[in-house]
Amino acid sequence: FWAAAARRRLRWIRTFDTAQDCDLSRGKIRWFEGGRLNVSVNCLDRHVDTCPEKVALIWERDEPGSEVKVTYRELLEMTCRLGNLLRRRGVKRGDCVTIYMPSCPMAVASMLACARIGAAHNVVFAGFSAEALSERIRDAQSSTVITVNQGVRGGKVVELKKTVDEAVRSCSSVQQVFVAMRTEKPAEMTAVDVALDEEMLKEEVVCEPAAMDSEDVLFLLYTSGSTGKPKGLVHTQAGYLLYAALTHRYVFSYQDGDVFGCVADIGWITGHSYAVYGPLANGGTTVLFESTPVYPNPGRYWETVQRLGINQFYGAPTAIRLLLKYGDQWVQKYDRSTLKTLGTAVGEPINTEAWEWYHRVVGDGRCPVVDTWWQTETGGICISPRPAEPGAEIIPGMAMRPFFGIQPVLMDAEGNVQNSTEASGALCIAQPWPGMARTIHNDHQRFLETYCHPYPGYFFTGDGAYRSKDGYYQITGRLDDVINVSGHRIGTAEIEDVVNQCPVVAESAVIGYSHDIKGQGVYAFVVLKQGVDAQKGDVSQQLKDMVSKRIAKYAGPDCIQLVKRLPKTRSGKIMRRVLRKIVERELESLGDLSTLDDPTAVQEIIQGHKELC
Ligand code: 6R9
Repeated sequence: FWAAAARRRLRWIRTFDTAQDCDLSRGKIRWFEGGRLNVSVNCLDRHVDTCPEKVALIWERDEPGSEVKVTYRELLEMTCRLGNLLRRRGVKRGDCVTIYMPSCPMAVASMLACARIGAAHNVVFAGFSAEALSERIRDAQSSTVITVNQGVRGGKVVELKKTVDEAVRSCSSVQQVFVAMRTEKPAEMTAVDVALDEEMLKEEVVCEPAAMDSEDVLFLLYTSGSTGKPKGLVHTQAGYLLYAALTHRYVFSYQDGDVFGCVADIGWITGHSYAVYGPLANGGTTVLFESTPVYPNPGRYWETVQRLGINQFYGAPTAIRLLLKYGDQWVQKYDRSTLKTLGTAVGEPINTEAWEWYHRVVGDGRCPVVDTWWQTETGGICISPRPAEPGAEIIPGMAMRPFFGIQPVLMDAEGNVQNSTEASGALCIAQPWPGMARTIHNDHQRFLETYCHPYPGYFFTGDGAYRSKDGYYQITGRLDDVINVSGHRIGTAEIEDVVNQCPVVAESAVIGYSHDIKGQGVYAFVVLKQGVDAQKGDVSQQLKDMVSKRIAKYAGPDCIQLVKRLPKTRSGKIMRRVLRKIVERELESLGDLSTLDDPTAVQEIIQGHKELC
């Protein structure tokens, strides 16, 4: 199946010898070996051959009504100029270029220019702090960074170049920073900075594509795990592209001529697969959304749908929940008759109320809603309805059915595959698929330990799931300490790490809790050092600022509860399970507390929580 799809849907420089050579238990995943191709040729040149003037990108800028359209011919030219510039400036095949930019055509051209010359890209979400950025640049060992002078989001200017300046101070690997102009304001240029727009104009519009092996690295993308530093997941060329293209076409019923509107930022996997690679591989027209759902008002998405004639809209549950609260009138003001399919996922489950509203109000009850389950690790959608298929049923709040070639299994606590149709358990995938991540950059051992060893022979997703008697899947949430705040994935350990570095903090425990709009909010239990007066200075504000500065704004705790001590086992492990129950007000199911070192700690925390909330 995959060999036939790869032959039909990709343009090869040299055709592959074997479809796959995989052994999940050893974390060996290889697809289409012997094959050579160039991803940028697949996303650009082959469409330029047939329809050069077709619009590839619609850049929906922050300022409503100022969209910019870029044709396939223009995007190929930009990509080639940029590819030539990178090459001339010493970027070589196998290097990794860090991209710190908002969603815009120059960012897409940067990704594709890397692909053109055989460099890997590492896009870092432009909401990350200087410290988070520098950690990712260092881990990826990038010598080149591409950024913009300033970003613009929700009517506000964001000083992205300044953040890069701060970040690269602690990155000895960085030799050059290309700066594109998003606003008029000239950036203060340092010795390593290069004016991107100007330099690009000096380059040729033809750039020889590198012939890449199927399993060469296409990109790294950092994501959070339950412990340790964020990990740079590695995706490769052919398998990733094929999987993104096929899922884009079949899950959303994308047809030639449709305008595809994925509003996720390119800094996340959703932006990579469904704003860039999937739609471009299919020769589609894709929207790059730079703004927010509420700027200049809560009608922004639907005004954009009307103005651009969007046919498939793919958004996050957190935004849908937020817009639902503003009322139907913001939706009904605009003509949404072009919409055919509505998608959700982007990191979290959608509750039934939001699903129904999306379906009934946004889609006027006529557009199927696809709740898509997947991860940075999976490269593309793995479980989702495919409404175009005859008899396909959709149940609100369920991710429904596996995609072609995906074999989900549910494991019980002992690690046995659950054979009955109706079951719950840890969600694993039994067979490799072309879009899956191949390893963690510089840490294959961690890849094995996280994904391959928990259930030998299976890929472990970290999520729990329920399978109904009809065989449909529903995702029940993470089984580890990863949480999802407004669709942004973060490990609670990363937040604890920052909180614990505050001079007045002795220790802390951070958990996620249900939040009406964000899906999950961040709740921090903090023990101050002895003798510190909590009243002196605002510890809570200080901690929030620290987390925003060190990680990103969205990771800042929504609630901080100062406690005398944390509930721990006798061996000193913090019992986060108990803390979660307290915050979710499930006091009757606190579970077995007999292993606790000091059970009175729990009573104090319950009391403190009542007073706080
Ligand atoms: C694509 C993306 C992945 C985590 C994943 C899971 C959660 C994703 C979901 C869902 C319920 C869905 N998740 N899709 N939960 N229903 N349809 O967002 O990747 O940022 O890596 O997050 O998001 O917990 O493990 P990523």
